[in-house]
Amino acid sequence: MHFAICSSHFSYLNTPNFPPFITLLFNLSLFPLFSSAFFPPFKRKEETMVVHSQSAALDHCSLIKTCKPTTSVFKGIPVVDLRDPEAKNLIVKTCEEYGFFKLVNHGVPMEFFTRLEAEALKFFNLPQSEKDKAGPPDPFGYGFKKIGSNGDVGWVEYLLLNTNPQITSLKSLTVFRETPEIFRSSAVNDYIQAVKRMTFEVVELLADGLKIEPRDALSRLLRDEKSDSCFRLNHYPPCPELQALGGRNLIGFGEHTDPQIISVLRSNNTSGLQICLRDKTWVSVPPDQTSFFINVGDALQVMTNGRLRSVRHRVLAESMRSRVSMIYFGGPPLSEKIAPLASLMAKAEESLYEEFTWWEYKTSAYKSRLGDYRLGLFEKKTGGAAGQ
Ligand SMILES: O=C(O)CCC(=O)C(=O)O
Repeated sequence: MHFAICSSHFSYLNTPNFPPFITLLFNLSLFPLFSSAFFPPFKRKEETMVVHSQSAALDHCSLIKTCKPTTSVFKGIPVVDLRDPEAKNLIVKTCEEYGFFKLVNHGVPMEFFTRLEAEALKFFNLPQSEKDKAGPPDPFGYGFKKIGSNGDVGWVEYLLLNTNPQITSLKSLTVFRETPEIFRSSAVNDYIQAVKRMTFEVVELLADGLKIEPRDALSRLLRDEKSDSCFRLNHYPPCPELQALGGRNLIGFGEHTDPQIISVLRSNNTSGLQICLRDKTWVSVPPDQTSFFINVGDALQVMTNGRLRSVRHRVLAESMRSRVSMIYFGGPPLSEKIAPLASLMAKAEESLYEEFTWWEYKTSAYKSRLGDYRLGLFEKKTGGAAGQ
């Protein structure tokens, strides 16, 4: 497959000292773990049609799944204003109902987003051979079409980064010694730091709304210096060949839930994101580059004993416009036990899940396909667990 590639090169390479971002950037490969970056499917019949080169034009998308066209736009998208005195209750309500909401008035300057988007596009517009030097993802690094190592593919290229600058991957350093400086460190750092601060506030409000005590029971996991959080930049190039699919949609990023506690997504103004409602219908989320979209992750579902539900979502490719998205996945430290929070449990309420650590969950998820219902393996057999 070959994505449309522009010829921009980095002019600011060859810096003798690695900028901090480079260290931040591929540092990651010491942990054979991942994020929602990890992967793969649920045998959803409606999505099992695979593009087998119906025409030469479609060779680019061969083996990528398609799905039936979905025309419904999510009109009632829940919106939370972070400065609204009622925000804590709204967050709880929408996370119970959808596991998803749009966040406005969040205080993160637009400039952070536009700078990072520009840096990301500089990278994604490099020749393929240059980008490949930053891959294959292990799971961190540059990935192209392949999502994870279990056979999932999508119309996407991405950079998966660890957010912990303490962890340095030799491979990453090597990669970047041989290639131009790709990002200005400040663009990534400023964005991640600002998004993290905002996320801490969101989960503390959520804790207030749920009457979780102490109120930092969730945020401390994300603030922890060993927090296993990561950051992903996705690029979905336009796919003009889509017309040849006879009205079907091409999958950019296959359906999945995010395994972490919470994910915070921002994209440019190109559509593509869809979420699955409780009645199993897929709805398109209108893009809004000024806002964040927040997803409940699997770990938060467990910590609330199924009261909040992780949201199944996916991205469809667009024929004319490229989509750029950036997602912060807030996860706990690897050794953290993931179990319902005591202050949330009613008297005699039992956990719906077996006890496990974040490491165990990731290890298990790593072996799964993107769309698998990964929590299924950890549900107690008796007790009518939350299920999907
Ligand atoms: O690119 C998007 O908008 C969402 C991607 C996503 O779900 C992911 O990277 O886990």
